[in-house]
Amino acid sequence: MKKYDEIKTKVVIKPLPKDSYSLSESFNLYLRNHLGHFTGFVPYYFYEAMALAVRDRIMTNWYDTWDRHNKPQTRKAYYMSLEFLIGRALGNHLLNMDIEQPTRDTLLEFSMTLEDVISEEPDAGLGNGGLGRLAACFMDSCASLDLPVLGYGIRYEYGMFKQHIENGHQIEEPDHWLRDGNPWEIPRPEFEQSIQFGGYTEKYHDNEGVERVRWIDSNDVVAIPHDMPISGYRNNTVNTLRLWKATASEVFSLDDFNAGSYSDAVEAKNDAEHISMVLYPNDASESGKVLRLKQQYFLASASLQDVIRIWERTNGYQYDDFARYNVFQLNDTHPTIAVAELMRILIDIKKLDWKQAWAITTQTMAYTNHTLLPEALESWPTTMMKSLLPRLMEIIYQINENFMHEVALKWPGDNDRLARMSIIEEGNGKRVRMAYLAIVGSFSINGVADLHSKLLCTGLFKDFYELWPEKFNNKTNGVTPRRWLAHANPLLRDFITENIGSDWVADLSHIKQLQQAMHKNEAAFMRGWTDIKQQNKQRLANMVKNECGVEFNTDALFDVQVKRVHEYKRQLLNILHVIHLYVKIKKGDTSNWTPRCVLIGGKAAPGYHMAKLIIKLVNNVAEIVNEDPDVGDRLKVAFLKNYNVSRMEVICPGTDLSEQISTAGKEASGTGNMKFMMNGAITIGTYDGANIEILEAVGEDNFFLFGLKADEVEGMRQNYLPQGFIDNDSELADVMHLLESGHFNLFEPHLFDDVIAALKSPHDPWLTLADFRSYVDCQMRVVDFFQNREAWTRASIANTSNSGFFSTDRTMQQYNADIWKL
Ligand code: 26Q
Repeated sequence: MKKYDEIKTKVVIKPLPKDSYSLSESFNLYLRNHLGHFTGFVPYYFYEAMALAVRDRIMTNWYDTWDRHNKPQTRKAYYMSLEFLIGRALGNHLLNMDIEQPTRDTLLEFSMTLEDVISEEPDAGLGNGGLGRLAACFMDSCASLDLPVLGYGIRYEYGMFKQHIENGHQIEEPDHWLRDGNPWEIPRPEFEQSIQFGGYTEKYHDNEGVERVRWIDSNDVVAIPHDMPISGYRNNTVNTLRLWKATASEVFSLDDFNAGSYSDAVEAKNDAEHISMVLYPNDASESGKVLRLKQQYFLASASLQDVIRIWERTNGYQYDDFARYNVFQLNDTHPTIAVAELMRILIDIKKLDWKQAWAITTQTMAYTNHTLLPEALESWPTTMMKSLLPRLMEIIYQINENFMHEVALKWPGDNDRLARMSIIEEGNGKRVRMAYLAIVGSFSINGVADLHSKLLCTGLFKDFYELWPEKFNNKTNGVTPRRWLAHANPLLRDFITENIGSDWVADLSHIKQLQQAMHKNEAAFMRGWTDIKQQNKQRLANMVKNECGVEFNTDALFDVQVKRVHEYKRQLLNILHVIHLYVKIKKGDTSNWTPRCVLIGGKAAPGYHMAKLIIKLVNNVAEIVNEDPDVGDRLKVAFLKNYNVSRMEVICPGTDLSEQISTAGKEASGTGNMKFMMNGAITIGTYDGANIEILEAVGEDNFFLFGLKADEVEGMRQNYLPQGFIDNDSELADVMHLLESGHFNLFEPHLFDDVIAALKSPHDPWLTLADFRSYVDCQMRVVDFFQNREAWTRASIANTSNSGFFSTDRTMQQYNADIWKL
């Protein structure tokens, strides 16, 4: 059989035209001939047919990009991540390929709007939150910058759970996003890879008499790549996101079948497929489950074998310049087992010696850290690692032995330091510290915002920074302006483009020009800006009404906190402020009142008791406040269920006030803060993560800063007395009193005892009550400012026009300049 590119065919495949006639023709063909729907009216099929028609217009560019990026002597980067929180793809491709209008025209023939069809697409929710969404924004920017970057991830059958609310409690429901198929993915079973688990290792001598190790008697699982196209913004580049699906090596093992154990064979298939079945929904603490380790190794091994397959196809079987042309970016420690796996492949399979293999590994691996919470640092029991991945455990021991030697040379006799830095944590039950393996195996270690990167060097990774200061660097996060401004906020997109042209979409540094543009005709500009904000607030209010049944009046201040629910993010502080406002209203202290609509949304990890209780508290407070006739329109509170990428696309354009109120020193960066800023919301925030850089970009007149700084937080821990704050602040005392009185849980006695105890504990790690006064005072400055609509609008414009730095295009250019060098 011939390869496709060897075939001489009469047929010439030309790129398909993008006009409305051609698009409509493709769409109709798909609807009728492919899907077989010429009667009936099922909106999902319209989405599917449109997605396929659009995909046809991506394919030529996809092939061309692949060829171009796979030429010999093209240096490539691989973004390895257990999560890619992509959301919907159709609208994004339409924007990138500039075929939104033809698509609208086509759908008009069926009396359908584009918005109807777009909303039929299920979110690809293959991530928890910030880290996963960041990976998706990075992919978008790499394609838009034409950087040869391939994403590697897992094709989870079930993504992030769907969140329902029953009686105020979070209920998780599986997210079977692939139920109706996925028109964007192309399975490529021809590039399957085999992944070993279990078994044992033995030494042997090869033909040349060299002692080697082989890993035998393992249970193998097959990894099948499914490719998703990542289109660049109007540049004909289409990059690839390659997601691995797990299957059994033989669907029906003949031995088992003949022995009559048909069910054993099916069981093996089931076990294998479990690996890519579901995304772990923890976002800030390790799960410790074997299946999670299997997922991590599955991704690392399949991806590395794939890179090596492609390498050998273009470069033959030499590895001398492998490190010149390949670089792996590890998205947190999750794929870090790749460090040991690359060593295994190079030594055991490719027969390189340790020294060569280690040189290649440490020149190709780069690690990004996303957290400062010690409880979130991954470590695996050596017993688990040994039984699941026996060869990798041996390699990790060897890496550690060599590393300990290096440390001992630099600091002779410093045994404490050796123990602190060891990749193997000693104690009852030894464990592998994955972050240390990542640091030792990488040439670059970066944090995700200035403060975070500094704190890594002075705190969590201090010893390593003293050893290798040159490895450490910062790469402040960003978000893609295509999805988060041009797509999510079409009204503002068109307004901006009318004023400064459209260059900003591909290069957000141009957004700065808004300031000058405004001065040309200030009155009209400001009117245009407020009109758009009002319309976006109405769109958000409609969503809130539909989803929560709560009426938001668009004249009120829209005050929004959406993110994963975690104690360090302090949704509790937000709720305390809401209760404070409620107390004020009940006391009649409402002169000069500014109406406020508070929206809170986010998922709690299913096993995180306190986070789930916080959700329940938000819902209970919302119910009391919204139903109290004394409150009326002065205050509305809603908990928006199932916060996800698509919902954020409606939320951030309709927000006035962006809540970024984590305990200082705890939020590595935050990226929601950037989406809000880009869409002209003003931030109320602590001096934490990327908030600091947002504050520097907009200036303190356009940012509401409050709370303790990171060093002050650490200073206060020693003698933190929350009761003191209550005793010295009658407004805080009123809030605590109302909460403790059971006013929000009249028929659910003691329900919130744990929340109250946490707030009042001298060991509260998040020091919530310490920031209460500063937060409430700051919120008063917010409403004063909001009453002066002109001043508010100026600040809103200042936020958008100073958001240029927070594009992932900039972030990717920095990764490329400092780390990847593509
Ligand atoms: C670990 C072990 C087992 C199971 C799950 C996990 C796990 C999964 C996801 C641990 C952490 C995460 C996600 C972390 C995350 O999203 N961190 C956020 O990353 C953003 C992008 O850099 C930052 O902006 C946020 O500040 C940071 O919290």
